[in-house]
Amino acid sequence: MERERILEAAGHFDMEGEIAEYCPFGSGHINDTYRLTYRTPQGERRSILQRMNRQVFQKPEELMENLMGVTSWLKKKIREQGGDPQRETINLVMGRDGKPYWVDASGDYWRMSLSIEHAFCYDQVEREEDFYESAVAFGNFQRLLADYPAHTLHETIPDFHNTVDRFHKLQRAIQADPLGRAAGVQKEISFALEREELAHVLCDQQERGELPLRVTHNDTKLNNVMIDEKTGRGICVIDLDTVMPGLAVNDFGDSIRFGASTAAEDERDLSKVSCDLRLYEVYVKGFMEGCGGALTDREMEMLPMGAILMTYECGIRFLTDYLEGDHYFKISREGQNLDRCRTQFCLVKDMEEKLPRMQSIVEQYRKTV
Ligand code: GN1
Ligand code: MG
Repeated sequence: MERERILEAAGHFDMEGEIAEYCPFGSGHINDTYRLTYRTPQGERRSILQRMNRQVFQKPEELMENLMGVTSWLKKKIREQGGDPQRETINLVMGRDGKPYWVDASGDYWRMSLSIEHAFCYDQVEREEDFYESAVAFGNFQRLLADYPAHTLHETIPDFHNTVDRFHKLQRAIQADPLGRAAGVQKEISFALEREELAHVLCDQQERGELPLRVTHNDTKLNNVMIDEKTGRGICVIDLDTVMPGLAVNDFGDSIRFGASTAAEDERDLSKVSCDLRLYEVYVKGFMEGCGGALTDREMEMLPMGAILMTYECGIRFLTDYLEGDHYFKISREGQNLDRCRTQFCLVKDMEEKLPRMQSIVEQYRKTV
């Protein structure tokens, strides 16, 4: 059934050759992703086919408009700087009807892009250099989009990193408690509720205009950067679904949340979970270099807070989804969203203790940019 749907969808995109093989691809929590191999007279070609999550992305046409706008902008910039636009950004494959997506009979939206060969994504940092490379790539991404006409971007998920709103959604989920799960997670609930003030820190500064709105990626996990197999360079930032106006400190923070953790996002043994300050430092250096001196003083000062807040917010999101019955983040086992929430809160606690050291690391590097 799924096989037929995949092959049918693939047939609507303008790729040459016969499909020889397909397999599930990547480790995203939202869309369904497949890698397809085509046989052509010139050899094998591969593409990435995705079924977009229609519950999460309710205006897929607007999302694709963002994606087209941002990738063509990036291609132009990359070309101007002597880079390779075929490898350094996403290249969408158009549908045979000229649209960048295809809608199947059930109303699901599909899209396709060329596969970037000889490059990898990591779910966990294996070598410090890779984390540094991801930092430069995300910093660069921000720099390349600095003068993008941000007002033309659609807000693909309203209030995506509005931590105060995420906090209220959690409160509502606790109140509704549709599955009676709240009683079993009182510890996690208290942890979240005790930190209501934290939820306000960046949102309030943004409202007061103390932090500039920029075009940001908003999902800067390590596995959203492709690392070139040969050169080891972070070549391409992927997963552009949440590119929207946002805060640079959140982009920084989400990378730390995921990449500087000593354990997987869903690790059950919390004694393995902490924020590795060495990795944090490596990322600070790379991100500042990548941004090319574009960050304001306040932004630099708030970087460590961004790390705490993105982790706290993500923990809140996992907890909310657990309480509501796991309908947002994909799970492969019972309780996985609760496990994810626990690692996030464990990291928050650890980072709260390490905050002074995190701040002094930023101080040390801001002198060099
Ligand atoms: C989701 O799709 P993926 O796995 O890259 C989520 C992010 C979360 C992340 C947690 C659109 O990202 O916001 O931080 O999971 N994306 C969306 O791992 O909600
Ligand atoms: Mg992803």
